[in-house]
Amino acid sequence: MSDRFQFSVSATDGHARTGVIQTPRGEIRTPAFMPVGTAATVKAMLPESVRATGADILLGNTYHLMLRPGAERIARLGGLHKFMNWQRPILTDSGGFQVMSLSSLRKLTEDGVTFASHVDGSRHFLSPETSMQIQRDLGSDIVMAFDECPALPATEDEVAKSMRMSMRWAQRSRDAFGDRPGHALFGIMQGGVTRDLREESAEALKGIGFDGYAIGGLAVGEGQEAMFSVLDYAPGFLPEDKPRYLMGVGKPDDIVGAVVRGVDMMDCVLPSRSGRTGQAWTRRGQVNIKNARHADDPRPLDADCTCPACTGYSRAYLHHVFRAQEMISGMLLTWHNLHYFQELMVGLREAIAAGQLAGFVTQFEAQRAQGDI
Ligand code: PRF
Ligand code: ZN
Repeated sequence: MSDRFQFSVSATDGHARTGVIQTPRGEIRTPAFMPVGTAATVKAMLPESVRATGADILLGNTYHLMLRPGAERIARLGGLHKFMNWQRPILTDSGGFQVMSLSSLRKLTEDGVTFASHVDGSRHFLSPETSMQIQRDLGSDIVMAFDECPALPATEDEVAKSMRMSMRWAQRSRDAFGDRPGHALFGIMQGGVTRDLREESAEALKGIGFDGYAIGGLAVGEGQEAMFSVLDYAPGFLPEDKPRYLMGVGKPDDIVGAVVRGVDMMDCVLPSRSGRTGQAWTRRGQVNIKNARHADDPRPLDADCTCPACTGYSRAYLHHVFRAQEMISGMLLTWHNLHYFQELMVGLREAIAAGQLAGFVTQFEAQRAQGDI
């Protein structure tokens, strides 16, 4: 295994790319979907099961882990990989986005953000420097710069001011991260839905220099059309030879649209979270397993799926265990959803490698249009 962090693109199809990110903890095939393991677990899944779905890398969260059980405690226990029994790469988000969406009593200054924990109300401080220290304590392989994602609705002026502060924070993140061979630091582009601000943000990040570049500030309620119109130009502002990561995306059709536009990495709670609320994602669209129409249905959720939920159980069983609130319900549906998302990524990678992405997208859309039958 390489002791360095290195990205190589092996094929392109239009703006889409496929390749590999080499890390000391293993390869990440791109385009990659990263399951979310917020609290040092992908909920309802053993790490080896997450791997069995095809995941090469997980996402962890600075915000949640600093509050509980604490980054220093995880460091004393040998780091996050050992703690959660996942030896492959982990990317950690830097915390600012989660502070804004989860904590109360937030006070934001140029220095950083003071906030009250959503767990117990205790007071904490996050800044570029403390976020870099926490992500180092966790042992994260891909560290995210500390940024601010402005809450919507926001004026263009507010978005510009916020983006410029995030760029100053990006420089401070770079300085605090230092030189850590085998570990990567990604910058995060902001700028809302304004092309000039996105370009200014990209130029600032490129001037600082990062191992990868994220596109932040999207999928925050602007809608798919607005997101895609930003993705029509934003990836093109970023270096071709570095991974591009679209943060917090998305539904299967968002993923396909982002990959077509040149995105290499994504993460989303959707497959795991919706698995626990009875929502399944299949090539024919969404299936709500709590619906009474499944109660006597002996068929699998998806006859073409090779996951344990689809090979071992009927819709009737999945419906029953959801209704009875049995733990296996969340386990099976999460497994199925993660399997489906990873299979989608395999399909995208293979289609790009074969120069057949347009045909793949046509087939993806046609299958979804059929609906669940
Ligand atoms: N910044 C960070 N994390 C994020 C986002 C962001 O803008 C988003 C936006 N979709 C999700 N997660 N640091
Ligand atoms: Zn399945």
